[in-house]
Amino acid sequence: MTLLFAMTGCWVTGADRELVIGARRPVDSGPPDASCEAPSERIVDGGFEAGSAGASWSASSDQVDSPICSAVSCGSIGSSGPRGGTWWVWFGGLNEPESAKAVQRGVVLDPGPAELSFWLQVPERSSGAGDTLTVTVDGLPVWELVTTDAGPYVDDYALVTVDVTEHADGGAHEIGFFGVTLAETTARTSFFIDDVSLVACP
Ligand SMILES: [Ca+2]
Repeated sequence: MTLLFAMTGCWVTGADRELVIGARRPVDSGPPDASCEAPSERIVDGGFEAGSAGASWSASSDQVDSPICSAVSCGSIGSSGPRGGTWWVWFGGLNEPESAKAVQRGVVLDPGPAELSFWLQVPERSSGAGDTLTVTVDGLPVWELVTTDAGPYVDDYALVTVDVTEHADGGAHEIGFFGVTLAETTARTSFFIDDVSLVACP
């Protein structure tokens, strides 16, 4: 079997996102909220469609060549594969313990509201709690999932949103996805990630 991981540069469409954009507030309504007039995407190749050789993501695994997968390079789990396009990120799904990551550096976040989002599926999971998916900004965890809490992501991809406004200081940041999966040959865990987006609202 193989492991698949894909990264695409697609931007999540407006229909997929929950961030409120474009709405204007009354002039006397106090400080600005999460609305903004000029939201912009800060992730390049959020859909991983540049494939495992793409330059926007730094992806690696201690078990396979790359966690950025296509069905051709890695296979699939039943009908589960990329959420969009051809490529996606696949952590786990191996008969050996794996530690893998997909990181994008140089993500500039202008001061203002900023929201990270991605689509996640956990099409198979072990019964143990030792398998984890951790999302980081500059190495600091901002979101984490253990397989025992993966119920909402089992049947299909589901959207995850994370407010990263506190990191929006005008500097360049590193957005990371890290998967750690143990070896359980009878019930492996797989984390599928696709359509990563980080919209900043300067
Ligand atoms: Ca994709």
